[in-house]
Amino acid sequence: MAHVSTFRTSFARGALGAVSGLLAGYTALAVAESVASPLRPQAGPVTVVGGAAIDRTPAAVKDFAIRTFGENDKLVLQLGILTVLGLLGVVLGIVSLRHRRAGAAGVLLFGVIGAAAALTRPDAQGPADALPSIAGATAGAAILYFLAGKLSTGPAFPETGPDGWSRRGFLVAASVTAVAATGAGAAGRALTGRRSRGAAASRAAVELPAPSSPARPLPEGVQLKAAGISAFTTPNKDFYRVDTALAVPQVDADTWRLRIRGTGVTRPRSYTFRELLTRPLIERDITLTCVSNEVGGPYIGHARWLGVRLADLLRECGVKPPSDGGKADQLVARSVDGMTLGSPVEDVMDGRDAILAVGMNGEPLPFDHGFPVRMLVPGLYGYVSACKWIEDIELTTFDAYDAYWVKRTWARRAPIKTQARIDTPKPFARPAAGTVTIAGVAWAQHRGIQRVEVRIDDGPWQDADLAPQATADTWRQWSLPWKTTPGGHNLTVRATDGTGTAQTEQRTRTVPDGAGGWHSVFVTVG
Ligand SMILES: Nc1nc2c(c(=O)[nH]1)N[C@H]1C(S)=C(S)[C@@H](COP(=O)(O)O)O[C@H]1N2
Ligand SMILES: [Mo]
Repeated sequence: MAHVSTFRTSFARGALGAVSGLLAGYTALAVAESVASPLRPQAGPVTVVGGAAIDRTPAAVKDFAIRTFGENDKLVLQLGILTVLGLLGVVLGIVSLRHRRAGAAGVLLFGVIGAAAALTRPDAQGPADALPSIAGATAGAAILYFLAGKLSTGPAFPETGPDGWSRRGFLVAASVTAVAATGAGAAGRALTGRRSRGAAASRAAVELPAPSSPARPLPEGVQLKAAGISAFTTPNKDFYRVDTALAVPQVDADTWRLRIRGTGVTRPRSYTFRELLTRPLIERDITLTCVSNEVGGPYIGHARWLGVRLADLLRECGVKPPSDGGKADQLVARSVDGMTLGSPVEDVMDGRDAILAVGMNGEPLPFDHGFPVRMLVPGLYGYVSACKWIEDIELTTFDAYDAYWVKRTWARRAPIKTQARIDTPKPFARPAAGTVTIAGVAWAQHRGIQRVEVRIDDGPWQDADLAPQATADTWRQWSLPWKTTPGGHNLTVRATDGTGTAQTEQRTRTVPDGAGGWHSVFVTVG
């Protein structure tokens, strides 16, 4: 029996080694986050390592992640990081049973990796960004060294029990560690909470002025009655969200500034939030679309936006469009989290309603959608125009600078492609026989939609009934009553934009400049 109990003992010791590693990792993260929160929550190790992972993700993998996990993609990434860290903690914990120093050194190594990630983030603000990872790793390494000591055997450890080490001593030390780390983490969270309460208070205090140029009232009937069709105006809470921010930036509107500078800016300057609000505001209906939207996909939404006409600010700063002799052909917008988006200066200044938005559907921008200020350019995909949490506008050229997604194989210029989507019936629906309403939305922002056609199986293209076009910058609803016949049917839709150009059949991938092709759904009647 002796060897069984030896086995049990060494198994128990191994398990406690693993627990030490997990506790060390937990302590490291808790201390790191508690150091990050008073400095900068964005410098926390999970956020910086996750951000670095997102930045290095090839376009195809990012697309896969968005397709597979949708708006949970970032949650999945963070859980993935925590899982990997947990496994590494277990390994280091077991290693430290035999090699105390090596285990602790392993934890420190992760601190170095975290610090390197923090220092190389595009929104890094200096050496202090390395502190959270370094402090966390130091605490974690010390804890692991200490706990591994409790599990050490041999005469050098007087406090040892009959197995050569003290179970009780370890459990007490481990419990104290767990409680202390949880306390440190909670203190950090409270601080971060206070900061975001400051931003939330600044948002709650915003009173949106009335627009000097209100939106044209939506024509009667833009919203079709068909059951299952999209809402014409997307409620803010349902509006799709696509960005790389692991922690949604909590910007205090009272300290926020927007800088305008760069090539051809003869009067560079910056604006406060209050200054923007006291200017003439325009209110416009604009439909926003993501380049990562698959044919038939969900990454499109419509809102009524309130904001400052961007071209007015640019002219005030001396900027001229290329067609008027301006040297800069690219406007690079930068956000507080270091994202960069490049738009053609010509498009921004050609008279369309490019705006710096402060309001969305009658309220200040939600934090998820860019509070306090975001940019929008009708007709351009979000990644080349719709900078959220904007803080800087730099005038430059497309030759001189590639923005974030352009560095990652996406196109420099990306006008929105004409698309139509069948909202109802849903794919693989089983509608009852009789007349079924096929309905959905079509969009070609800034060109408008002229025609939508539907085809049943290989039949002729039939003109759908069109709801009124609100403006050329909005999507447009359509419907078609269909006298069904029993069995399986393929329903296909295609749209023609306001210039008379029909959507092409050719299916293209989202990379590099947006998905093309017709949407179709298969349904079975009866
Ligand atoms: N700061 C910042 N702005 C950003 C992004 C981002 O990752 N960071 N993503 C862009 C992309 S790809 C799109 S499609 C739109 C989405 O805006 P929404 O999340 O409000 O729908 O925001 C754009 N603005
Ligand atoms: Mo996007």
